[in-house]
This record gives sequence, structure tokens and C-alpha cells, in this order.
Amino acid sequence: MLTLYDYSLSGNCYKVRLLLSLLRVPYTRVDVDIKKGESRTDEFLNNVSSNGKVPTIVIPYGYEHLKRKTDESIDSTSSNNYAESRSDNNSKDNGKGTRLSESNAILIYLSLNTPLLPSNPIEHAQVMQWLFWEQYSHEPNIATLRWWISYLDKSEEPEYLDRIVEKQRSGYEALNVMEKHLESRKFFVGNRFTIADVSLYAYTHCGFSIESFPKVKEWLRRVEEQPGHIAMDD
Ligand SMILES: N[C@@H](CCC(=O)N[C@@H](CS)C(=O)NCC(=O)O)C(=O)O
Repeated sequence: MLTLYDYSLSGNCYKVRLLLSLLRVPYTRVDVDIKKGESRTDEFLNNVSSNGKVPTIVIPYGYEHLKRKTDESIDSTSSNNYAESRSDNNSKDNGKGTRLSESNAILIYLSLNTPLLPSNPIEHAQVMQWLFWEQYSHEPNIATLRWWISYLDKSEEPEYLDRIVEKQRSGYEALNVMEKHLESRKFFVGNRFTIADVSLYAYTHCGFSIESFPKVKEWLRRVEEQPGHIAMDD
């Protein structure tokens, strides 16, 4: 079974829990309290993530999470290859399996061979486009500000004031990009639900106020209607 190293307040971790639920993949959840420094212990750095971050999953050697092939499938013949996993020293977990970090990389791994990752080359690349955009233009602003204000209480600290204003500006810029894209679409890629939506949903639904982004608001509801959807605190 897969193991997920997780932190309940993290949107990056929620992306993974949400996708596992949508795909109905069983897993073992290990809570890591990052506020208490549990992701920075020697044990965690040596055995789970050398970068000291969650989410990280451990994929048991020989694991095949989804055998089903659909019309949407892409060829992933080496994705679960036992020999390949064993030969990758950087991703070993003391003989337990292959470690995989970075929320969006985990989403890609889990959604291979499912309709949530299109096989059409253009749509596939467009999903990647939104995943990279999420990590560069969305999450660093919306998620970071949420963390500073709601969990680290930085809003009154003078050295944070300019940085907060800048994160707010860039975060709203990202929401504007989403609003414009959704003016003529139901979902981010190919007019159907994909991991681009899963990834973007995670921090959009709990970050900034979206009152002045009606298309984003409607899209959030559509994501919430997907069978298997779970809330962040489920
Ligand atoms: N780009 C990474 C970001 C991972 C990340 O920053 N994780 C945070 C929680 S959201 C963390 O583990 N922080 C603990 C630490 O830095 O000590 C991803 O998408 O997974």
C-alpha cells in the first residue's frame, strides 16, 4: 500500500489526499507536524524527504496502483518498473519503496492511465502548463500568504508588510488569469476535469477571497461536485 507523509493544513498535501480519494486508491497516512519541526528531523531527512517537505509518498517496490487502462491512457510502461525503482539510489526509503515528493509530480504519477491525465499530447502538455504555473505563479503567493497570516501570525510584523502587499498583488494577478481562462471553459484543460483542476483547487478554495471572481467560484463548485471529492479537513 502507498504511504503518504502528510500535514492536514497543507494544501499541497490536500491535493494528494483529494486525488487519492477521487481515484479511490487506499493508502496509509502518516501525519507530520511541520510547525513542530517534524519534517526537519534527521530521521525524516534521511528516510522520507531530503528536502524536509511534505507531501511525500512512498511507493512499495513492484506497486501498481491502477492497472486499468482507459481510452485516455498514456504509455507508462516504465512508471512502476521494479528494477528502475531499485536502481534509483536517491529515491530509496530504506528498502521500503521509492520516495516521491513535490505535490504535482505525485499527482502526475497517481493519475497516469486514468482520464484525469489526458493522453492527447496537446492536452497532456496543457495540464503540465497549469501544474508548472500553479507552482510558480499561484502557490508561492496564495499559499505562502495564507500560511504567514493564518498560521504564523505575521500580519503585524513590520518586516513582513511589503512582502505581504507583494504576495497579495501577485496572488490576485493569478486569480485574474484563472478567471479569464474560465470565462469560456468549465475546467482548465479540454473542458473536462483533470489533475490541473485538482492542483489549482487546493489553494484557490482556501486562500484569498474569491468574491470578485465569479467564474472561479463556479469552477470551485464544479470541482466539489466530482464523485469522491473530499474536504480539506476530511
Ligand atoms: N513544491 C512543494 C512544496 C512542498 C512544501 O513546501 N511543503 C510544506 C508544507 S505545504 C512543508 O513541508 N514545509 C515544511 C518545512 O519546510 O519544513 C510541493 O508542491 O509539494
